[in-house]
Amino acid sequence: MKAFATLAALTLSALPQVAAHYRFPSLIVGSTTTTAFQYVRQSSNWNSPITDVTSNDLRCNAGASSGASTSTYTVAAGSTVGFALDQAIFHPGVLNVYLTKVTNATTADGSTGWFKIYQVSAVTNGGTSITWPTDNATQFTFSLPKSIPSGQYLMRIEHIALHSASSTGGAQFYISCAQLNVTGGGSANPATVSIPGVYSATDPGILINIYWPVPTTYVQPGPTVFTG
Ligand SMILES: *[C@@H]1O[C@H](CO)[C@@H](O)[C@H](O)[C@H]1NC(C)=O
Ligand SMILES: *[C@@H]1O[C@H](CO)[C@@H](O)[C@H](O)[C@H]1NC(C)=O
Ligand SMILES: *[C@@H]1O[C@H](CO)[C@@H](O)[C@H](O)[C@H]1NC(C)=O
Ligand SMILES: [Cu+2]
Repeated sequence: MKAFATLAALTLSALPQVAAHYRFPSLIVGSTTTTAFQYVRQSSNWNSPITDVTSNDLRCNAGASSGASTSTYTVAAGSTVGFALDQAIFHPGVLNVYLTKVTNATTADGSTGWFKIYQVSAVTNGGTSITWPTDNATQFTFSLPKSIPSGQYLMRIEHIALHSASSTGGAQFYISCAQLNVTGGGSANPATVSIPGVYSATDPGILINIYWPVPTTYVQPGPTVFTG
């Protein structure tokens, strides 16, 4: 028992170093970066990545299927919003941001339809090189579409790390969801996808050896960006 307790203590104290992956804990609105996990749902896994694209954890991360202790930020459609990281991105990969309209952002489980509002892909050069504009990033900002209907939303960010993506299930999804209450919106009705469902483990941008041969092109996972 004592040996176990000591081992457990050692393991726990080692965790922050061993498992300190980058996360997206803070919502950005305009020029304000909000407190970590105030408007972003906290996960239960220290943001170990999700690797199963068929899991419901692909929606908002493990342990984040509701947001009882998370606040909802009221923001006008068309505003600049974003997410700040707790540490710079250190895996090569790509980024997507999705919205889903919900009746209550606190209780929403992400089973409603999602549309993409922002992405950062890879840059290829006909097989000479592939580079990753998300390298070393500490935050991302973009616009909430002006035309989306007013109401509550989950805003989901994912970084898909591709350093181990040459075998099935090797891509790593780092995910957070923020809770928004959008005002002053319009009447757009963007086409949506389901999460899970939007990705297959064998999508060309998910099952890929990024090192050799150097990919000639990169196919960004998911639908096109809704820009309305
Ligand atoms: C959302 O659900 C929470 C938890 O059930 C409740 O306290 C809150 O009043 C609801 N908010 C709205 C706007 O319906
Ligand atoms: C990211 O940081 C590393 C380590 O400082 C550096 O080697 C690399 O060139 C940087 N990449 C970009 C795209 O800035
Ligand atoms: C959303 O914003 C509207 C308009 O300001 C407000 O009446 C409503 O209480 C807000 N809802 C939440 C959940 O913050
Ligand atoms: Cu890692």
